[in-house]
Amino acid sequence: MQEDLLSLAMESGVLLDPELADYLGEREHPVDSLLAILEAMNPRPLVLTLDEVQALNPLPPTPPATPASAPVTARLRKDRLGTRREDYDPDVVVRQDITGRSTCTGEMQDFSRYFDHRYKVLSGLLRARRELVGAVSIDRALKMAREVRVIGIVQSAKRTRTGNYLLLIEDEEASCQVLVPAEGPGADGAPVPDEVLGIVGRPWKDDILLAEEIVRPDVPPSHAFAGADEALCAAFVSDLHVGSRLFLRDRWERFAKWLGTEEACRIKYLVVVGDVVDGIGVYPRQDEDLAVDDVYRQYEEVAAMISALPEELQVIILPGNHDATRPAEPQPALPEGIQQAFPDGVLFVGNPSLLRLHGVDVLCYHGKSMDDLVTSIPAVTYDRPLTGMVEMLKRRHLAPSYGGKTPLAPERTDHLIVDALPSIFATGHVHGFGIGEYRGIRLLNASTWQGQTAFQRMHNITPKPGMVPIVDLKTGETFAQAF
Ligand code: D5M
Ligand code: FE
Ligand code: ZN
Repeated sequence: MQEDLLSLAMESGVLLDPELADYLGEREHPVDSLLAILEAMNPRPLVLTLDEVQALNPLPPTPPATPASAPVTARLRKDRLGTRREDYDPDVVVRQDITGRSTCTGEMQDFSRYFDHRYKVLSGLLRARRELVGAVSIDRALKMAREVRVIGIVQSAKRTRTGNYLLLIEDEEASCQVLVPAEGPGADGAPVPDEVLGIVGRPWKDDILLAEEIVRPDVPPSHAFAGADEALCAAFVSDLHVGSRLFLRDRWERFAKWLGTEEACRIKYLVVVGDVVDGIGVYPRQDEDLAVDDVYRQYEEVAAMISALPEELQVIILPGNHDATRPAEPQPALPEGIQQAFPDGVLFVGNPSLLRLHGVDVLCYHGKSMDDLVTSIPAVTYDRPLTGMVEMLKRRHLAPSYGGKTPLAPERTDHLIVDALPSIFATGHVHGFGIGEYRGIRLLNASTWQGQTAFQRMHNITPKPGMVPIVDLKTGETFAQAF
């Protein structure tokens, strides 16, 4: 275990003081603890001491607990039976993806149909929750004198100065206000506009319900990792931003070279979770930050980088908010004209996509909605991206709020609902890094290959580039490799 700690430290560019290594070694999840400390420390000192860690007081919480069967370790272990990528054909099933299925015309009735679908699916999940047995319509609830349970979509959520939330929720027939006390259910994940939730509470003054509990669709506690038969692995990268002056080519090349080594021979899949290129005209005065100012040439560079990777590696590419496809989510795959620049065999899918890799369900989402979650949920921060991912899973929705920074297309059905539960949930976008677990679902945020932009400096966003999460598809073990 000490070895894992030391190599993780080294990969992250810090040296561990022996006293600190001993201290971490005694914790329940030493590697998780070190990852949490490294995430919380910016800038990082060259030598990390116990004093410095204790000054972080309180010690940052470790990522969600990992069961002993699936440790989060620092280094990809050799498979004793000698599993190698070239001995297996790729086995990919695209289970959910908007590509080629968009029906959206942007009419007013599209929006009401879209939200009806969202309400129907998510309220169905809520009705199955024990806490909401006997839920009644809002109309009926307001006329009752005892404890009531209702299910509604949040029309608006205001936080009062005392930290309480005042919601307006709506079901198929009526709406009402809900007061959510800060000290009670309000402490447990803020309600956000357009999420569908259950309220256990009682009528209070006129048309207001006083909430005693907020019930979310959430993930059942027993969700188990359904592993592949073979010890093949999937690696995740995101936010390459090729074309940007800040693209970290040296680090990418180190990674590309490593993929060809014995240590990496079990990695069969490489999933690119969006923002493949920096694009053009994505934000004001972007041209000043570009090394390549033609979007097609940016993709040609990516194609050349992908061509240099081992041939037996199955590459899968999703778009992000910088890519050349429609920005509204769900985003279809990159257009045919761009795909043609890439080697045969690269698979292009939309954002989000639910993929089955060697039998293991992997939900991939670039993660643009994190920009909205950080402003609406106090517990969600850019440097701890897994916190935002957990909030998505609790709501069973990748981008709950309409009308914020995440553009949503009102498709006939809501493709951002997390209907089928995956074994692995991957995001990018925040240029951070994280690996962990929530109720049996492996969580990972796939870092970036772009240095800090002026915009990020201004907003105090410190990227953690060149970190690659890798999941063993057989066991669910999750590794982090730094480049
Ligand atoms: O986003 C990279 C990171 O920078 C991500 O954490 C969001 C943040 N970012 C970038 N642009 C904005 C704006 N306009 N508002 C708020 N936060 C932003 P990327 O998608 O790579 O540009
Ligand atoms: Fe990005
Ligand atoms: Zn992005």
